Amino acid sequence: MVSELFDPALWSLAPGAEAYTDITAHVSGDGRIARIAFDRPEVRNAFRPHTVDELYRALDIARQDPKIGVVLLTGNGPSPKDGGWAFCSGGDQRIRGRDGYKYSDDETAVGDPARAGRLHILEVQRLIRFMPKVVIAVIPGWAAGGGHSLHIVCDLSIASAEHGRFKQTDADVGSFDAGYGSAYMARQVGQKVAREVFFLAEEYSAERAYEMGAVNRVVPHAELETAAVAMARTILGKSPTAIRMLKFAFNAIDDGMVGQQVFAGEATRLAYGTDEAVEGRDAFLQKRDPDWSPYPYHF
Ligand code: S0N
Repeated sequence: MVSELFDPALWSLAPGAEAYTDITAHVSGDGRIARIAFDRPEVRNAFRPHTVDELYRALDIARQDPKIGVVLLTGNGPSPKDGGWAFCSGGDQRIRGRDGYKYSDDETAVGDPARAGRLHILEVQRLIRFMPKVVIAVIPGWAAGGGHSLHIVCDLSIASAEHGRFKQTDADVGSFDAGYGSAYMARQVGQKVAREVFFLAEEYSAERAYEMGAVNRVVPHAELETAAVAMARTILGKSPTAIRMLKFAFNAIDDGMVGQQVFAGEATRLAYGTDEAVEGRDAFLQKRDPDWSPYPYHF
């Protein structure tokens, strides 16, 4: 069983997913939705370096698949140990070293020095942030620490009414997300509330997360994935270009020059589709002056 909330009739294995040990990855029957899930329920879906490697790979495959328009990021459950549910509880505290998360997943090993100290969950955050598709955090239980940050970075969040729980433990364990996890959360919910979440590190419910504006919808636990798929289907009914331009427009104000670069790349891509840009290319290749006369200055 993948997860108690997983409907096997809806999904088939994503390319390469047989090899994953720490996550599961599926695509919907029509190939348009990806479901990627943490699969370490016995540790509240904490991620070790290997988990992050797999997550990055699965997300990047979804990013490159031209049919996929929406990605659901979730956590499988419940825990076989105690029945607890989690989206993700952040970095696996058992293997955290002085230089960050050791590349090796064996807490006694030194790890590969070339990769030690990489907090490569940040690379996953950037992949979610910059992929031209909507990523929905589907939260069946705890979103804590780096798991809380991941939900913040996702475009939309939907949570289980009964089991959705939130807590930003970074300051409890001396491991802090001073990037999107905190600063972008403040953009979402306001400075006072975000500071409270981080400075007090108190548990809060899905309903409270909704009130704050950090979660879009709270639904009965048994309906969580059905509701997430319905949300994905609504988005898939929209113009793909409109959705990607809107995502990057929402991002741009917080992403500085990188935000401008991403948005500008999309503008260039769209411009390449015009006769005007084709004329510029053809004039160069044909060693002649371009004829811009059919393309007026708009006002
Ligand atoms: C999630 C919590 C609140 C759940 O409490 P609950 O339900 O009482 O369950 P527990 O009994 O505590 O846990 C069940 C079993 O799971 C193990 N476990 C839980 N979380 C982890 C974890 N993160 N690592 C390792 N094991 C974990 C428990 O030990 C228990 O195991 P057994 O049954 O064997 O006793 C609660 O569990 C909790 O508070 N968990 C820890 C949350 C936490 O502090 N996470 C780490 C925070 N830091 C990070 O995530 C790293 C930050 C990071 O990656 C980063 C760095 C720089 C920039 C960005 C980021 C970023 O955030 O992305």
